[in-house]
Amino acid sequence: MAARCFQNHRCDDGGDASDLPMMPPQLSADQLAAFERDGFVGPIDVLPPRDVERVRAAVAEVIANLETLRDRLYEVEHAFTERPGEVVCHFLGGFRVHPVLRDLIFDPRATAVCAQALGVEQLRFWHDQVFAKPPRHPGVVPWHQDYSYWTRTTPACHVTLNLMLDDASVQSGCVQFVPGSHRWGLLPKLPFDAPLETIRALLPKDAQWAPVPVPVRAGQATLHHSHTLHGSEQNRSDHWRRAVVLNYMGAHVRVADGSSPLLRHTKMLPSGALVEGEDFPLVWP
Ligand SMILES: O=C(O)CCC(=O)C(=O)O
Repeated sequence: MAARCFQNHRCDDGGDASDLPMMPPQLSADQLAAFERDGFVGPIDVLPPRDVERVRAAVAEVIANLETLRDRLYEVEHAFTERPGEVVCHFLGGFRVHPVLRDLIFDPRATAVCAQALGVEQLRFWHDQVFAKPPRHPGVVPWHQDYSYWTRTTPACHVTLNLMLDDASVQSGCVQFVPGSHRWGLLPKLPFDAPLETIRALLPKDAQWAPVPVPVRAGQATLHHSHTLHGSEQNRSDHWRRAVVLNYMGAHVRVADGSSPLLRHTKMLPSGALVEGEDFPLVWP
């Protein structure tokens, strides 16, 4: 089977608990068509309430101990560390420090739909992220394309599952997407603390800017293509808005730049090598 990668180009991928449903969820034909047409789809039901509670508690524990865990994570956003009252709490590598977050990356309720959206036989874990907005917090996530941060891996055959741990509304700063922007080519990488609209000055001339907010309930997710522009506004509500973000890729993705480890703590991999090893496990099937 050929994978659906950037701009739906085909690329060779080398071959074709608790309240767990018997079979992992599958995207319907309509959802798959929406993903291909718009570059995102959602809401998708992923976790029932008692599993959401477990992940939410794990995230709260990591945030409460961020100072001691900082060195074991891949990254804690520098701007958040400097200005936590202004910048969204964002870190990578939670799976390295909490068993519940580690189990989550292998959970077929998350991985099956990601493999399906990418059209790959085998799915590999790239990394995880947490975005946490406290109540009444001014932090935004500026419009960006995920792959602009991932160009040290190739081809662009990556997908993102944003699993919400709290109900996320327009008021609390749910994620917004720009339909069709996954076909606009790769735009520049922006700093995490850039103003929300910074990318607007850098869009192709004929770009149709019509963002769509996607409110979701806790335990639901949105799924987006690596080139889809997305971002989120501040949390104007009285409750938290936390998300665990799971980033996956086709098992055939390789290192484009092996000059240093792809992520802090990961083993050096030479340019051209598969992105593989214990840091990047196969997660599906
Ligand atoms: O949760 C957010 O506001 C932003 C999430 C994000 O950038 C992503 O899911 O890739």
